[in-house]
This record gives sequence, C-alpha cells and structure tokens, in this order.
Amino acid sequence: MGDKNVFVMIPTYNEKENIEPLLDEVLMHNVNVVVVDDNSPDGTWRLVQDIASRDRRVNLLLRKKDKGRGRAGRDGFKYCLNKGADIVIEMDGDFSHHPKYIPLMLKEIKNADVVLGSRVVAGGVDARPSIARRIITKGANAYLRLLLGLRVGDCNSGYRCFRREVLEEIGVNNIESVGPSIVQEVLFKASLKGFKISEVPIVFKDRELGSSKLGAKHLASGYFMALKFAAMHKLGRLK
Ligand SMILES: Nc1nc2c(ncn2[C@@H]2O[C@H](COP(=O)(O)OP(=O)(O)OP(=O)(O)O)[C@@H](O)[C@H]2O)c(=O)[nH]1
Ligand SMILES: [Mg+2]
Repeated sequence: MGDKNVFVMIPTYNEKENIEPLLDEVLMHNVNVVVVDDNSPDGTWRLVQDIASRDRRVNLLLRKKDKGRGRAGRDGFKYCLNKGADIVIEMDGDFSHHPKYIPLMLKEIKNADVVLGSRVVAGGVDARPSIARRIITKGANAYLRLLLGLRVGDCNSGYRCFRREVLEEIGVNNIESVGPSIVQEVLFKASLKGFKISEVPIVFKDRELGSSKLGAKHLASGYFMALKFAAMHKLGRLK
C-alpha cells in the first residue's frame, strides 16, 4: 500500500498511560494518524499535541462539545476524508488492538472494501481473562448477526480498515450513534450497501493501563441501538 494515503484514527478519552507507546508502535508503519480526543481531563490531548509538533504524520483532533465515542468516530472519519485518506484504519487507544496487525489489514484490504480485526476467525483470539465478558461479547455477536442479518464473524470489533469509498458511500454525516454503537452502525450500513467485508485474525487483549469508559450502561444501549437500526432499515428511514 506504499502509494496509498493511510490514516489511522484513534478515539481517546483518558488514555494518557497508553497513547505515547501506542503512537510509537503505530508509527512503525507507513501511516498518518489522527487522535480524536474529547478533551480528556487526564491531558491525553496534551501528550498528542506535543508529539504532533515534532512529527508531521501525527494529528490531534480536539473535541470540546458533543462528546461521545460515536461522535468522535464520526468526526475522525470526516477528518481523514478531508485529508485525502485512501484507507482509514480505526482502533482503540488502549492496546486492546495492537498496531502490529496494521500490515495484515493493509494486505487484506487489497481484496476487500472493509477488513475487520476479528476474534472469531481461525487464529483470532479473545484473550480477555474474564469468562463473563467473553460470553457477553459472544451473545451480543449472535444477537447482531440475527437481528441485522450480518454475515460476518466479529460484529463488535472496533479495529477495522475501510476503503475511502465505503465511508463516502455510507455518508459519515448520517451517523446516528452518539456512543459506541457507531461500531455496529457503520458495519450494518457497509453491509447493506453490499461492500465486501473480510476478516483477519487478531488477538484481542484487555487493556493493561487506564480504565474502561464503556461499561454495562453502554452494552444495554448497544442492544437498543441495534433494534433501532433494524427498525429504521425496515421502515426505509436508515440514511
Ligand atoms: N473521543 C472519545 N473516545 C472515547 C470515548 N469513550 C471511549 N473512548 C475511547 O474509545 C476506545 C474504546 O473505549 P474503552 O474504554 O477501551 O472501552 P472498552 O474497550 O469497551 O473497555 P475496556 O475493556 O475496559 O477497555 C478507547 O480508545 C477510549 O479511550 C469518548 O467519549 N470520546
Ligand atoms: Mg478498551
């Protein structure tokens, strides 16, 4: 992908322990980066600003209003498109998604429109120690596949790679999700548009540093949002 403009988009909220080592690893690959930070009280954005002042490949998108993982994702996608990205990779900022998989994704995107970093294809692993969390994820995955008719293995993966055309076609301005259901919303819309979605195996790890922002409340609202997307689609109202 040497000739392609690749942007890695990382939404962050209070990731000050992770962001510097993560950016070091991401920048080992031939990519640009935008960190989309919602004015983290821990000052994550200051660290990014500092790195960005030294390295032109690194950009900070500091958001002060309209907070949320979904809103940050929408604005991050827009930023990448405006900067002329051919390929956009999104990943979490807590090392659950390791940058070492970037080359594999970039290889696979040559034959697909969307590539998911997947825990459920051969070689993929959900390495989180909590059995409860692994079961909850499996249950959510089965629910989404059934409800939204998704024919992919890992519907909840927030580590993925898009061709520019996919984001243009689904229209990032139409993204409804304020919170983390953006992951399922974008996947559903890409699937409805008939884009080719493929999966590469990743080992998905628990964060080691920092704390979780997306807990049980978000899980429940995720189930609700999926119902909403399904209903909107049936009524022909999903933009
Ligand atoms: N910009 C922005 N980023 C967010 C927000 N909420 C979460 N994030 C980031 O989105 C990514 C996923 O959030 P996490 O807190 O790791 O959620 P999770 O993976 O379900 O929880 P853990 O298993 O504890 O890691 C991380 O990079 C967060 O920093 C938000 O409101 N705004
Ligand atoms: Mg996480």
